[in-house]
Amino acid sequence: MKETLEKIKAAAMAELSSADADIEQIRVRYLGKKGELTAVLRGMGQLTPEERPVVGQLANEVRAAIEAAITEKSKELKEKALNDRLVRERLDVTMPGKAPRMGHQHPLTAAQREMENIFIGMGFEIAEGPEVEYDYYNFQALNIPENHPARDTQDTFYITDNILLRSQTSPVQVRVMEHKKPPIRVISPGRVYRSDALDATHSPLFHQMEGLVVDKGITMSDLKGTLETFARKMFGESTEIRFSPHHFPYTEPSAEVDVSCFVCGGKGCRVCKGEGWIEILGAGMVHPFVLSNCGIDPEVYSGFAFGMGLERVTMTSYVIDDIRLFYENDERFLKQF
Ligand code: 2U9
Repeated sequence: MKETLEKIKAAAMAELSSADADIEQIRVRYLGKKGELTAVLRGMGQLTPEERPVVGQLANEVRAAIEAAITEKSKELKEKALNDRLVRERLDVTMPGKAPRMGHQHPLTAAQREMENIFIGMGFEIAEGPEVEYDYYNFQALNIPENHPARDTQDTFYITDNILLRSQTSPVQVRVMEHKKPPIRVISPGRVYRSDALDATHSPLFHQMEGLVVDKGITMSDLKGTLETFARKMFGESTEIRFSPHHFPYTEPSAEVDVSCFVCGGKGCRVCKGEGWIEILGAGMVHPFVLSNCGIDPEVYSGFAFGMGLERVTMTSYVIDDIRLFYENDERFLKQF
C-alpha cells in the first residue's frame, strides 16, 4: 500500500509538472471522492492495526503534497496567463491617437453670443422668459388689444384662447418691468413663433433679440448712441446707422434702422442689393401706455426698445440666402462656420 501511495504521488507530481491547463481535472482524478488516493484510504480497513497509522500518516502526507503542488501549479499558470495577456495586449502609449471629431457652435448661436457680449459690454443684462405665453403679455400689455391689425402680421399658434406661442420676445421685458424698478437695461434673446409658411425668407420658428432700457431722462439720443455702438462692434467701426419713421404699437415714436453696407461701405453691391443700406432693426421710445401697463409711471420714467431678427442679422453677415439652411442640420452648410 505504501508503494501504491508513493506511485500515486509520483504520477500526480509528473502530471502536474507537465500540465499547462486543466489542473482541476488532475485534482478530481487524484483527490476527488472517486479519486485514486481516496480509493486507497477506503481500502485501509484491511490493514492491521499497526500498519494503519503509518499508512494513514503517509496518505495524509501524500494528499498534502499533491494539494501543495496543485496550489503552486495553479498560481504559476495564472501568472503565466496574465503575462501572456500583458504581452498580447501591450499598448504603445506613444502612438499618435485618433483625433475626435469636434463640433462647434451653430452659426445662429455664435451670432447670438457675439451680440450678447456686445450688449453685456454696454451694461445690459440677459433676460429670459417662457415661449408659451399668455395673450396678455404677448399682445395686450404691449398696446395690441383684441382686433388690433398687428395681430394679423404677428399671427401665431394658439394653445387656448388666451395662451399662445410668443410671437416676439417683448413679453419677457413686460415681465422684467413688472418685477424690477428702473434703471432697467436688458436684452432678451430667444425663439419666437409666427403662423408663416416656410420659404427662403420665412420660418414659423425664428429667433429675436430685443432690448429695453428704462430710467429717468432716457431719450432718443440714448437709443441712437446705443444702436450705433452695437452696429460698429458687430459690423465694423466705419458702420453708419440711419433712422426712418415707422410704426409699432408698443413704441412712439418708432423707427426702422438701417446700417451702412459692411461689404461696399454704402456704394451699393450684391449684399445690399444696390441700396448701400441694410435694414436690420426696429426701435423706438417705449409707449407711455406700455410703461403704465407694467406699473411704471410714464411721467417719471421714459425708455427705449429695439428688436431684431437673429436669422436676418446672421444671413446678412454671412451672405446666406435661404433661412431653411439654419434648421436642416446639413453638415455641408454647418461646417462652413
Ligand atoms: C416692450 C416695449 C417695447 C420691441 C421692439 C421692434 C421695435 C422691432 C422686429 C424686428 C424684426 C421684430 O424680428 S422682427 O420681426 N422688432 O422692430 N421691437 S421695438 O419693443 C418693445 C419690447 C418690449 C415692453
